[in-house]
Formats: sequence, structure tokens, C-alpha cells
Amino acid sequence: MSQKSEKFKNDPQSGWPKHFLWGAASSAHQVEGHTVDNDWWQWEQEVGARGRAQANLATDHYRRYGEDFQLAKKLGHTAHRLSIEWSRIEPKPGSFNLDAVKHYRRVLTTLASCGMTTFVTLQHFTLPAWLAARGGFEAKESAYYFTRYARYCAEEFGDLVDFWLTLNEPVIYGWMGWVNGVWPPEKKNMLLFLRVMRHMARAHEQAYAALHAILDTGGHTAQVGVAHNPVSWYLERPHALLDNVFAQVYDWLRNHRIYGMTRGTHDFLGINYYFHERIKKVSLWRGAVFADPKERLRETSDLGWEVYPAGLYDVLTDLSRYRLPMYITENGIATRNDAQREDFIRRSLREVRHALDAGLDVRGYLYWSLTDAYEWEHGFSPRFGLIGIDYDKGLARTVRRSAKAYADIMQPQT
Ligand code: IFM
Repeated sequence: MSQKSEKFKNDPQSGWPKHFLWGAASSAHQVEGHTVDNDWWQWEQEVGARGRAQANLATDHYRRYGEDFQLAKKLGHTAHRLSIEWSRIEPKPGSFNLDAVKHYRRVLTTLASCGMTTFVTLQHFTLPAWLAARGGFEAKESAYYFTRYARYCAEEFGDLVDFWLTLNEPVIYGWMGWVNGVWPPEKKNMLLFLRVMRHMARAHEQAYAALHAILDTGGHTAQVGVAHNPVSWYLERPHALLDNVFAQVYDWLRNHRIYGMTRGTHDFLGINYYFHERIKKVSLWRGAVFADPKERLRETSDLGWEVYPAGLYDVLTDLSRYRLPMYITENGIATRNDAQREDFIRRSLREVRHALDAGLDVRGYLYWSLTDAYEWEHGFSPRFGLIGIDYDKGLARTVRRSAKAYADIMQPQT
């Protein structure tokens, strides 16, 4: 697919490349409901007692996917990203569930009948409980298990998937589970984190090879990548040597190391952009201190994350060094103020237009998320959705104004 950059007109509403993909994203545990055989579900039963929200029925997308996809189609979406719940496909080691296979085939066929390009994630933060009990990605065998599952998915769903994302945000996943200790398995151990990263990298590489071995037939080449979550960063003291050294190391570890560990096994880059980090001060005694965006009077989302669309351009520019097609596989804002979401989408897409104008190979934008969803340790309170979910009224769906504004931008294609 060759894409020419269009002249930047400072107006995100016109001149988009013809084959640019537009859509939204989600993940199984966050929307499907009753993902009872995964480690998050089991962990939620324990932390529920500590007052944390549980995913429960989520948005009931498992049964209501048809309704959700129809709404996306009406909004002009041409692509959709979802994840397959590994624990549904393989609830017990080596035993694959045909009902789950049939379900996901129906889901993917529905997307095809809506004319949508599909992005499928194989692991989006959850693991089958049996694998977590064996150490999850701490265990060396995890790459073997993941590849066996990837192979199975390639055989069962290969005809219905356009883009494969082996892993979602491996660095965030490892950090939250093994350094911050906020997600299962709630550990705080840097050595284990590094081990998890190594095993995830091996899992990706082996799954990459397996997907290609099965799917590259008759002139078709599978498209396989990772959805990575790079940050844009800013030095508040650009003159300070130590701060610069820290920033370079941090940038490498946070944004690039994953590509270094999996070199040659990406057909495209999946980019989830959310974070802008202000490096306030670095000292030998206190380490790095990051500035609170509120303290700097910056605009923030309901989660307190800085709203910084310009960082999307910066991240795209930086990652263009890999000379691969780039798809924004997530970008979104948690806000109950839908005007803020509309503004966020316009400004973010302006940055994407800017990147195209600068000649970068960006081929699609998937807003996070199609509907409101379960937001991990924050429960159901953050509202990311283009479509609102009324959790008190039968999970009724309401298309937000911002969704229509997004639709208006994507319509006129040249
Ligand atoms: O909801 C998450 C998603 O699961 C992964 N990327 C970031 C989103 C917002 O936090």
C-alpha cells in the first residue's frame, strides 16, 4: 500500500490519504464480560475484597458485539481493533475450546460484513489462569505456550485477520505488574521485570515466525507487529548534563529497547500514544523527579494524565527511524466532558496530518476506545468511549457528539 503525504492545510477535515484506516479499539477483558478463566478475573475476586472494581459483565460486548459494530459502521469506521481472550480459547493447558473459536469467527465475520479491516491482539494484559499459576511470563516456557496459542489462532482465524498484534504494551504490562506492583501479580522486583520483558520478547519473536509460517501463502504476507506505548518527554532543565543523560537512557529503555530486543520481527509499528512526561530534575541522590502536569497548570484528563496531542507527532517522528508503516493502534482520553474529547480528537488528528505532511508513513488511526469500558485498576469510572455506556440502565449505548465529530473528519477522503 503506498501512501502519499498530503499537503498540510492545518485543517484535519480534508485531504486524508484514500486508504487511511479509521476506527476504534477495545480489548476482551475490558468489554466482553465474564472472562472467568483469566488471571485478572481471579485477581479481581481477591482485590474486590479490598474495594476494587471487578469487570463482571463489563459492557456485555460478548453478546452485543453486533450492535457495537453496527454503530461503528454508521460512524464511518473502516477498521476495528479487538483482542482474542486467550483464556477462552485455551481454558486448560493444551485444550482448545471450539465454542470460543466459533464465537470469535462470528465476531470477525461480522466485522468483515461491515467492510472493516481487522486488527487482532493476541495478548492484551490478561493470561489464562493456568499459565499465571505457572509463573506467566516469568516462566521460560511462556514463549512456547504463547506460540502454540498464536499458531492455533493463525489456523482458526487467519482468513479473517488483516493485522496481528502479538502483545499489547509489553513495557506497561511488565512495569505495572512487576515494578509498580499495581496489577497482578503485584510484585516489585526489577530483576523479575527484566526477565518478563525478555520472555515477552521471545514470545513475540517466536509467534511472529509461527504466524508467517502458517499465513504466508499464495503471495499473501501476514502483517504482524506489537502495540507499543511510547512516551513523549520533555526536559525542564535542557541545560543540565545529568538530566540529558537520564533522558537518553530513559528514552532508550522506555521507547526503544523493546524494538532492539525483537529486531527484524515487525512488519509495521502499532503505536498507542497517551503519555507526555516532564522530567523536572535529576540528581544523583534523589534520582529523576517528574513534574505533576497539574502543578504546571497543564490540561489533564480525568485520570490526571497530561493532554498533549503534539507528543503524538513527536513520537511518530522518532519512531519513523525504523522505516516501517505506522498505525496508531490507540489514542484516547478519559473524560466525562465530551467537548474535551472532541477537542482532543481534532488536535490529535491535526498532529497526524502534520506527520503525513512531513512525509511520515502513517496509515491509520484507531481511537481508544469504541465504547466506555472497564479501565483496569480504575474500574468503570474513566470514560474513554466514543459511545457512552449507561451502567445503570441495562448497559444502554449512546453515541457521543465527539464520535460524530470524529466521523465528520474521516468522511471527506481525497
Ligand atoms: O485501557 C487501556 C488499554 O487497555 C491499553 N492502553 C491504554 C488504555 C487506557 O489506559
